[in-house]
Amino acid sequence: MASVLASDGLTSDGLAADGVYLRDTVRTAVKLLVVGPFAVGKTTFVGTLSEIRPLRTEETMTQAGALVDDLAGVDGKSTTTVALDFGRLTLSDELVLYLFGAPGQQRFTRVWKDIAYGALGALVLVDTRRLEQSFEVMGLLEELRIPYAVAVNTFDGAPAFPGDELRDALDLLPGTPLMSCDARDVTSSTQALVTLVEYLLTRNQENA
Ligand SMILES: Nc1nc2c(ncn2[C@@H]2O[C@H](COP(=O)(O)OP(=O)(O)OP(=O)(O)O)[C@@H](O)[C@H]2O)c(=O)[nH]1
Ligand SMILES: [Mg+2]
Repeated sequence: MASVLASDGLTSDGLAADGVYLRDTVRTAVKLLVVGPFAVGKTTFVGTLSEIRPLRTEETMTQAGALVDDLAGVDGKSTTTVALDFGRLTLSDELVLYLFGAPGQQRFTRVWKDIAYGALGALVLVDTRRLEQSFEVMGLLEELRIPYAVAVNTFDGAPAFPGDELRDALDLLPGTPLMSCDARDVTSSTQALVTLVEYLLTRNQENA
């Protein structure tokens, strides 16, 4: 249903109109992935940054998934993404980012590859309590030749490692950006995406 613009500048959906429509000045649209293992904060991250109401495909986790979903280290989570998260962030007058969050669970790998199609780059979210669970997703990105940056999503009680130790543990290439963010916080999450975009631009210039 089309939104109706009301006198208070909000649409009938309650969204600010200038946040809904793409600015006329936008010249470049970039597809980026937000990926990582189960429950690392992908849906939260896309929701924090999206200027449009994010598309979510959350479903309640049931006993049927208990044998395949590794819930170790994950408390109080009752839903999971079964298809994708989608959001939009206008980074400058000319540049808009379309954010695609891919499901975190291994049984969705096929969906994951479809979502990744055409992506210019990816932000890999990691949880320092379960670093080893990040390898699969980084392997998939390398297989698909999608460049990525890594952001530690800081959970309460998660160990904080020095950057060089984390790089070693994650086996990152020297040029791969590594930072931390809180997926619930706009400033640090925006900074993580800006770092990814700068990295992608630098790579493009070097390969030109
Ligand atoms: N403390 C803390 N909690 C967070 C942070 N980011 C997300 N959470 C919480 O972690 C839980 C999982 O977050 P989701 O955003 O659903 O994770 P996801 O990666 O989309 O999960 P799947 O789609 O199921 O793989 C939620 O309860 C969030 O509120 C963070 O930065 N810090
Ligand atoms: Mg999710």
